[in-house]
Amino acid sequence: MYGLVIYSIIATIALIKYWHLNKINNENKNFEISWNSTNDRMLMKDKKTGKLITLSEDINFDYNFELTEIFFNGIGPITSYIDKNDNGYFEKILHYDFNGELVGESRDFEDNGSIDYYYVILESNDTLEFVDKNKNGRMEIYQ
Ligand SMILES: [Ca+2]
Ligand SMILES: [Ca+2]
Ligand SMILES: [Ca+2]
Repeated sequence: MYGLVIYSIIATIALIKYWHLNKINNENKNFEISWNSTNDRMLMKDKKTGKLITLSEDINFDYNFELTEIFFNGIGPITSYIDKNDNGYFEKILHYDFNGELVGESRDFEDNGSIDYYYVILESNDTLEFVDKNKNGRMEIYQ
């Protein structure tokens, strides 16, 4: 019985997602959106090139993505936006180069929508670190 309820919830979600998809794909001139077979991953592709632009994960089916990955020309992810606790704010954003190496990270320590710290790894392999100590939305060099 319990399993049946779960099944019907998932089937309903799948139907809504399918309907939603058709609507978006008909109206959107640039992007083509699709869900995977388990309905927990949404792919957005460039309509002209067919290349992947974003991959988004919604593991608990609440339409809030815990992970969104951005791709460049089908390469990537080059950026990963992470909202593990599903509160709508990204507590962590990761940046990668085109070879998949981590080259930067942004952190929102209070998980309140404002970035408090980030670093970038330069071509020279030097790391630049920034912090918003007084929480006014402007960074200073971390030392
Ligand atoms: Ca979710
Ligand atoms: Ca969050
Ligand atoms: Ca913050």
